[in-house]
Amino acid sequence: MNELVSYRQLGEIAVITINNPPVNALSPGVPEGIAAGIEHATADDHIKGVILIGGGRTFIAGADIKEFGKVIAGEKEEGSLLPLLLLIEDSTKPVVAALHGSAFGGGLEIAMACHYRVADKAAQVGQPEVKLGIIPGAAGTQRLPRLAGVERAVEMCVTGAPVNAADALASGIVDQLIDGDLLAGASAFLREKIASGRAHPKTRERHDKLGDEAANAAIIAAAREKAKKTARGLIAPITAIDAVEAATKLPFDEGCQFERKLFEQCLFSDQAKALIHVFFAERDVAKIPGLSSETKSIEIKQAAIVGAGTMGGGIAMNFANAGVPVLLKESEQGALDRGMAAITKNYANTVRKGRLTEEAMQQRLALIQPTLSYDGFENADIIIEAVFENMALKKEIFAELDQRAKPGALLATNTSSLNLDEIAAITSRTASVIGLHFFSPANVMRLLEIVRGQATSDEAIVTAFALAKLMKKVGVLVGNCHGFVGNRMFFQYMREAYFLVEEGAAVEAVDKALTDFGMAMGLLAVDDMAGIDVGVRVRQENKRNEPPGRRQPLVVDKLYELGRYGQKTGAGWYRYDENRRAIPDPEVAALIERLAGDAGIKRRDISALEIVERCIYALINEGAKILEEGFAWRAGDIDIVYLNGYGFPAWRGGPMWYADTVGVKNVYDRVCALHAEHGAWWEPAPLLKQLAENGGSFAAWDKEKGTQK
Ligand code: 3H9
Repeated sequence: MNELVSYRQLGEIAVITINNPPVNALSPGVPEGIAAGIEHATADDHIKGVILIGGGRTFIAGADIKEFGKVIAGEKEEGSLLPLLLLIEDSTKPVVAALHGSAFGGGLEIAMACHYRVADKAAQVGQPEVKLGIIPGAAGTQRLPRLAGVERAVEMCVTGAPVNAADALASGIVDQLIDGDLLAGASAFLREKIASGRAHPKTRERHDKLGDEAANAAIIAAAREKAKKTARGLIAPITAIDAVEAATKLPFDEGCQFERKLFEQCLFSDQAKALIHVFFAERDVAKIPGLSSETKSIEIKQAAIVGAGTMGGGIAMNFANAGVPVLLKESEQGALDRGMAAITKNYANTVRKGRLTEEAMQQRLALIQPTLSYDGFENADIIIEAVFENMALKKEIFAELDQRAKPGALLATNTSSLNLDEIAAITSRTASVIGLHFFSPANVMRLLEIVRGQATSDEAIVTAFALAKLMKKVGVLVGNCHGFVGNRMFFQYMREAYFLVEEGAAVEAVDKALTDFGMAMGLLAVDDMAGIDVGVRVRQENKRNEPPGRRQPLVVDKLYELGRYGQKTGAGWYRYDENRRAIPDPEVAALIERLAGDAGIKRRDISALEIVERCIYALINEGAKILEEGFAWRAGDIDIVYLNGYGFPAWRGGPMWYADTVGVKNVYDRVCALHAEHGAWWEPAPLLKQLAENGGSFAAWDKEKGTQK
């Protein structure tokens, strides 16, 4: 048909195959090729039925997301798939979609317009559009409830979660599972349908699963209620419910028009632009310019960890979850026992919640071998040091590891603040030393900062990325600066929260402004959770790197002095009840007022807008410095750090994308005003200035950077 879609005959059956690697997205040419195939088959009297199948590793993973970018930019019109779907459904010859890999988005929409669907046992189906800030745009919200019922359709369109083949069969989305060769199975299925002589079903004409008015009203109302809580701030999930509701109330054609209108509204929203950016940024992080594609990663068959504390234990769980045996070393029995007990408790909780079987828990525990010695470390392909932040101790450990580790083993430190090069220098193999900065809880948080030292080899970096993938994390390569990317920005962000309360904002007002903005938690609640004692120690360390004479926060040090360390002591910025619920504390409000008064700080009303601007622009300004200094490769990488490690809302795209949304010039002007008002902390990043003056954006900067090297 064309180079993306091929056509061949298997006796009386026409086979239309999509060949658009890697995921058979519906790029220009693919819908046209399928349509030509259907027309060809219809015109050929010898053909009795058609199979639509994907070449390579998957059926069709959906619309080509790259094309959306062009539509949003006004470079092209969004073509509708609806005519193709009607052509398939109205075909006089039965069409079977043979699914393997992923039938997602437009892929599932095409499959649902076919008369039948068969699936490989490992296939998945889904309408993941909401993850891109849009809703299905080719009758997915209209055909899915007709096949799977309203409740299932709502759930799939609102969460975007994939459904496995067995579930798809049970809910009526597919008609048969195929064991063995998919094409052969699909042919046998189709021959049977042809031989039966019965009419072939058109999904759009089905009503048996659409339910009755009262039941649907209850399902839709419950879904709206749930989405308000689970999809806080997001437009698409609520819109998807509206579209499925239309399927229950309007004739098919009108439902499709209604869906299309909502789809287009979503596509042009800031949320869709941000989420599409996130989709590509998440995949771009692993593309490191300058690294040869020939570089191979070390195969990780055995791991070892030094330190069985919270971080070490969490990291050990990551290895065990990935099926990799791991040695977990402590220096004394009590600490080792406590570490193993914490791991066991963690797994037991997952079993209790029904997310892991007892058997799987035992298998994973068996992969973690507690030890008090370095015996066996010589077999490890990777060793991760996860002891507390003390340079002398880390050096001692790395000197030992240098003696014991086999040649080529990766030696990693989980430091969040110490100088990687100084640690590496104690060894005779600086090229094998790398930073792997996990985020707490390490078995849960998706972010992994991969810290490149001066001598870190390409092989070590490639292995670290492979490790991130193995652990189902997103690895981001960062440079060796104080706090790396995430925490270096976080210091600035937190500082503004501290200053804002001293200048007049209530503790809970700061947090509310940030959660209303979309952050997963307010900053002061985060401080209480992480531990005010921890924050104070980090800040004391930071002070050594700061130019002297800068304003320092007052209240947080006082909280520390008073032993108000946060959640763990039952009081910090908030008081905590027995369920760890945060309660605003008048004592803290009085303390802030007194200390601010003593220091001569003029208190005033502070708006939610000012809170958001000061906290978020502090992130952006520091992010711009990091970028310019080369400690992060792309603005998109910084966004991925903040989305996966710091609870930044994905629908805002990350701090740097958000700066583009607001307009870099607007951010810069505000930063300049804050600089004039508050002094040196707000010194504008030169890159921010440059982009503002040239009408640039971080996205454009990334594109330019991407073409270098
Ligand atoms: C839609 O269909 C709307 C409809 O209602 C129609 C309306 C008219 N487009 O993820 P991977 C690229 S909306 C373009 O690493 P995996 C990806 O960027 C769409 N490119 O592989 C990467 O490129 P690179 C609904 C795409 O095996 C490469 O393929 N569908 C698309 O880990 C490999 O991707 C979705 O949202 C695409 N649709 O996972 C599905 N998909 O190598 C989105 C992937 O240059 N895709 N690429 O970095 C996925 O969920 C996963 O890619 C998938 C494979 C599970 C399929």
